[in-house]
Amino acid sequence: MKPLNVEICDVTLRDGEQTPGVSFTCEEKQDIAQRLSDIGIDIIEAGFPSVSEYEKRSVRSIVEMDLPSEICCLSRCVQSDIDAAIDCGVDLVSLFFATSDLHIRIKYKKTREEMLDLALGMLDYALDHGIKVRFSAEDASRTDIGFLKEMYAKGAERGANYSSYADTVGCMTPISMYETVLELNEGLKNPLCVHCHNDMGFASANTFTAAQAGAFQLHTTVNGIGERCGNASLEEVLVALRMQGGVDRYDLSALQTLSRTVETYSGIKIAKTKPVVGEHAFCHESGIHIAALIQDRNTYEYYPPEMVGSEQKFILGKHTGRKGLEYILTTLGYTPSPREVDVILERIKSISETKQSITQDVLLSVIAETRQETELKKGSDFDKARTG
Ligand code: HCA
Repeated sequence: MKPLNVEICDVTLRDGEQTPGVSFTCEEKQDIAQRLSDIGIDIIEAGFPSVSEYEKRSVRSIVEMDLPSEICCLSRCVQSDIDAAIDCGVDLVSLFFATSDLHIRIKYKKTREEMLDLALGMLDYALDHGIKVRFSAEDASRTDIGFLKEMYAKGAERGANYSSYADTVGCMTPISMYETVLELNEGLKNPLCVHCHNDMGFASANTFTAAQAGAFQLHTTVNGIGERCGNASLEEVLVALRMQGGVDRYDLSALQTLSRTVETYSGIKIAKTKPVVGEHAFCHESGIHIAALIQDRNTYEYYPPEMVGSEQKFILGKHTGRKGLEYILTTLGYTPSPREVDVILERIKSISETKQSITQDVLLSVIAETRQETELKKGSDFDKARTG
């Protein structure tokens, strides 16, 4: 498979921090930046310097870490924002401005032409100060595509390093994203970036589909945190790139620890069923599944847990089968007879049907109970113990 030609700009430290209630300390930002860089993330969006002096210091401190990743920050089309970015010493500034008629009317009270003139003027200002610029259309997905193309073309002509497409309200689907990226890329003179929100649950899918259609820079956040329903998840996009996009240059084995770190610092709990990093991502309970997994892990694991720094777990419950239980008992050091397996299995099923989870402690007490009965009825058939 020819690898997709992409780079990742992770925006956890900026859009991720726009998650309601989330605020990272400078040290937390540095720790996350170091971990992102260790994974091989190409660009780290470190913050929005004009928000506060503390934010500005945090962005500057990440620049001073001198990581192999490029450092980016956000800026409105306002000269003082660009000055703050320059002051922080970032490599790249994301110069954003809303392009949909709705946003232009409600937020700026200007015409399209006035807005475009303002954006191009600020683009020139930033470029004249020797900083790379991502010319970023906010609410691009609800913008007249002709106007968007004109804007990107004018930006590229003036020297913008990237054109960026934000699905700010998450209204795109994989098919509309694919078609839009094909259209925008036609004749575009600089690389296209995509920034997807998750309001319909498509952020990661839209991001990956955009890459398949030719988008170059993909925006992500760790655990998919971000405004409202969040952004495309770094871990989901990286796994899709590895498994379906032929991209193998990122070190995915650090994803679990990165995810837990961001969970702790942000206070945003990850759902158990979250792909790649959720507690259940590699847990199996069904007896049918476990019996097959014991023979060949590919049966029910699309990619190995070790690839993303995780491990396989078998969980006991009402769907447990004999083979799975036997396997778990053996790994715990027991050599159960077939009848002992039956008794333990029956007990586990009836416990789990009362909605109690079968933790390791519960299992050990069931085993102990079963063995005690065996010993009590020493010399007798285990079947008798079972039927009592
Ligand atoms: C916002 C801006 C943005 C896009 C930023 C960018 C969005 O916070 O509204 O393209 O670099 O979602 O539109 O994050």
